[in-house]
Amino acid sequence: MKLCNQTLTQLPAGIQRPSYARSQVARSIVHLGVGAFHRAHQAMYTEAVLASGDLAWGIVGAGIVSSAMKTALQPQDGLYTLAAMGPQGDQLQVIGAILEVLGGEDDDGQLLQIMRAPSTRIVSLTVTEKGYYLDPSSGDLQLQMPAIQADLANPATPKTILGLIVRALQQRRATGIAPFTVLSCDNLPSNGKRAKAAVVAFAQAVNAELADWITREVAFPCTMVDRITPATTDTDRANISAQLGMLDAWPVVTEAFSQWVIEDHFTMGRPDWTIGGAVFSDEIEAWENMKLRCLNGTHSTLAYLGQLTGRETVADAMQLPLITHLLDALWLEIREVLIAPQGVDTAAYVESLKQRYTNPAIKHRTAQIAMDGSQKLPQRLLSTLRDRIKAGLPSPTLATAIAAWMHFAVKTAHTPGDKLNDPLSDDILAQAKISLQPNEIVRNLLSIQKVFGTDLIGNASFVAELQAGFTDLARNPDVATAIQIAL
Ligand code: CS2
Repeated sequence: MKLCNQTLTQLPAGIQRPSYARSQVARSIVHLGVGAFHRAHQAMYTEAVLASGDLAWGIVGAGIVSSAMKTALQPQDGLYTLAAMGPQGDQLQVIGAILEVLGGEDDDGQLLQIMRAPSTRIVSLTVTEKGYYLDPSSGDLQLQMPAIQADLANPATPKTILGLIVRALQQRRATGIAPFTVLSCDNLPSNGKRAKAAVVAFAQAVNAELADWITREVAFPCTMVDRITPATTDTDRANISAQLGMLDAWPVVTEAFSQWVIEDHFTMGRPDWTIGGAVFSDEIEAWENMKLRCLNGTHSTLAYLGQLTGRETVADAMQLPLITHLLDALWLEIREVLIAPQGVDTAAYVESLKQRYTNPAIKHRTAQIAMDGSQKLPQRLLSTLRDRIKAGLPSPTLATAIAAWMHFAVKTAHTPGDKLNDPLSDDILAQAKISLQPNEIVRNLLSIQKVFGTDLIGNASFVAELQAGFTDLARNPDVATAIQIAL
């Protein structure tokens, strides 16, 4: 037996499930990038809105790079289980907010058709940093990327989010339909502004007037999103299906904590997500910076150090004094130049992060977080670094964190069969391999402008800090570098 509309009534009593009439729910939100995070976060907040009786806000989810979610969830009528792992054990909830899942290459234009329908009021996104095709350092659209070129050449069958959004907006404009709001829920600073910059730059390459219209008419609110949600494992599938007494092909396991802060700028209305605990605020930048720097910055550091010390999960990595001491020092460097949202105690925020990282029920793989470092480093670590440089402060711990990424790259480059999961992997691996001499390795990797810009390599005291951090890590007995770096 599998989870679906028909079997909902047969779930064990303790499991929450949709209490509203799913058949009455409007399809008004299209979500691009329907992965674990969206299903643990925005869909959960939307579920609370539906449960309150406002049935105007159902989600059509779409996979962008793959149709795997469609294959898993369509036979389940979009239903899936969300397992929140808190200190009091896990809490299972079957979520009904996703009414339909489309996906990937086999989409047949259905997605575009829904996006241009007047009933679609919000198009939301979780496509990860690289899904925006922006240069990670400058934030400019990389128009020459093959996927972007392909969408510009074949505008009727777009595959990227930019091609899809611009095409749908163009068609809405041509037929007098108001534009939907574009809601980025990715871990990018000023994510709404970045999404807008990417969409407008793409539109500019299609038609300048369209680009102007988008600039004027389309809302791109910024958001801060937070919930630690590892990729689902087969063990999770088996455990949750056993608790349901029926098969769920793709449940989501997440932590109990969740936070969503949203800029209230929607042109076709929006759900009252406060019902689910979200907050509307005009202080988004401060919220985003605190989260990106304090959480994601240390998360990435943990991931690289975890990979270098053979720690499979974040919770495992948090057992190692080398790592916890370094994180404590890193949080101090981060907090010293952080402008926090009003009323937020950053020391308490950091304490809560430590609790979240050590949650034994969350098996968040360091390898997963270590992915796409080139896209993550700028906003997670380099933004703090630049603020400290501006303030004339040294940054030995940030330098060590960046050095950990460099060691990870070097280790990958020299380990036969290892691949670097990163859109800039070719560049990074090439630079990592040129030399075996530590100071040269550091300079070579630091010369990758898309990650580091041009300012850092020209800063002699930072380069010295980074070289010291790199050498210290290579000498550390806990760190197993795969190659013998000539010290
Ligand atoms: C993580 C994030 O994979 C990663 O890079 O740092 O996905 C992190 O778990 C979330 O941002 C938490 O909200």
